[in-house]
Amino acid sequence: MATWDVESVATELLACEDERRDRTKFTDEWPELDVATGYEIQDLTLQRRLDRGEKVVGIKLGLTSRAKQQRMGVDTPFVAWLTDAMVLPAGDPVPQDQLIHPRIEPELVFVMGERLEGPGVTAAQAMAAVDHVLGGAEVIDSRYRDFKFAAGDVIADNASSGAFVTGPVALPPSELDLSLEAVLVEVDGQVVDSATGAAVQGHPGEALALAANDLATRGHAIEPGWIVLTGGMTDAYFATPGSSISCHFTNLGSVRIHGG
Ligand code: 0L1
Ligand code: MG
Repeated sequence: MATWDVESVATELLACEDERRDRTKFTDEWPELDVATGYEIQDLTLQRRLDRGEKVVGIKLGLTSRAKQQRMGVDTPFVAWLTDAMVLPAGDPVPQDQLIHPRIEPELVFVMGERLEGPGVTAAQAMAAVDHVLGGAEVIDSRYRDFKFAAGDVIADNASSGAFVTGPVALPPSELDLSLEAVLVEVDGQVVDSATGAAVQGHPGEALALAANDLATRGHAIEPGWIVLTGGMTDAYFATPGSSISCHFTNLGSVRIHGG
């Protein structure tokens, strides 16, 4: 049985990403890989991304909705990093040549106006730091076979990061009731799912506060200008070549992604 540690798991995860290779979850071989160790690995993979020239553009939350928690069998929300290499320009197809088994999920997205630093941040304080809200879609990709993982595995894997797209309409948070902002997800023209922002921790501002408080325990704040993906509102849908996935928001426009 392989013996893993923070360094070797970080190296293996980045190799899987580069080689488009999936693998079984590490917790099968290293049951001590818990949430805290997962974050150590995540921060080390971030350092390696920065060393190769990527820049942090924000953060993403994972498993903030019951729909996602039930689907993935993990009930811990978590935070991970977004870099400029993960930005997918609107209209571009899913970069199938860089991903293993991409899936798409709708997200409510914040762009920060002010620095937000925990601990003790409330949802109201978090929302006061937001400059504007966008609709968006995340293209998740897991380095684990069949997206099967425990909390420590997926946190180490930067919360299944792949790429993300932001939508065409930017509104100040005061102009929206984010709990009631709805999304319809269509795959090849058929509605497959729907949710409102209340699916995300009751209100996406709660997810933002959670992120600020969680990052504070790791010595980080959320910086002005950062993008925050607040977590998939619904289940995620496979983006196969030739498919078309659309996320239609009530007030925030539509994001359509071609499967490539
Ligand atoms: O693979 C996954 O579904 C874990 C990442 C969760 C992303 C999200 O909930 O937005
Ligand atoms: Mg997501």
